[in-house]
Amino acid sequence: MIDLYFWPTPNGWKITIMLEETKLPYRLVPVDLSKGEQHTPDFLAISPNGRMPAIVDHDGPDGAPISIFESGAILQYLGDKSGMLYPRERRARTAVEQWLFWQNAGLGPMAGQRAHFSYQKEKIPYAIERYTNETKRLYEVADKRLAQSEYLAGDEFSIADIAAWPWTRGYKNLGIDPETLPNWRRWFKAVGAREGVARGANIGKDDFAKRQSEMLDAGSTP
Ligand SMILES: N[C@@H](CCC(=O)N[C@@H](CS)C(=O)NCC(=O)O)C(=O)O
Repeated sequence: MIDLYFWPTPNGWKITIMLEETKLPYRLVPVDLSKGEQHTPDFLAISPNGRMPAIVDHDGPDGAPISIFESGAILQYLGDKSGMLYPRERRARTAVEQWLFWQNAGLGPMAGQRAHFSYQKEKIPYAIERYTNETKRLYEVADKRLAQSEYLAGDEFSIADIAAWPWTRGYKNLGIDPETLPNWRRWFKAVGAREGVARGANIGKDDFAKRQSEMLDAGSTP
């Protein structure tokens, strides 16, 4: 059983999508960011950066529990554990890793900063413009890439797509007209239509209680 320390945000959904796609059994553990639960000593012991998502796999590589923070590292771990969506062959694996890091170091932080500055009472036009432009540029990078290949890392759907997809759900807030990015649009629809993605991406606050009772019904121990 894997414990996923989760709150419904794009970084959290990366991991619910991955777990739904791979069908690895998991339990949601809420980390209510609005109550500051990411700063508690128990959570910091698992995620020293004080951010979710994080996981504890009670059946780690050597059979002992392992905790992991940083969504990219979690996706890599779950890809290897499941043998899915993260190829072992070096060339294919490198392609996945570069687009995964592109998301974790580029699209995620830039879109995150754009949202942060846009929702503040005090508006700082330079900051809003800088992060909006940079996020739009990254959408264009994705669109160009997706003109060459079906998915970000090539012909196969991978953890790189899982990392990027939840971060492009906010395209309307950015004022992006999907017609101008036809390759991104095709990819966005195709990825969103996958069963596991649709399930994982809709997990929200209500699911904590629902999941717990489903697991109790199924007789599994949380
Ligand atoms: N690089 C981290 C970023 C994680 C992150 O920023 N998580 C946000 C929610 S999307 C968070 O926990 N924020 C809590 C806070 O800012 O105190 C990852 O990819 O896991």
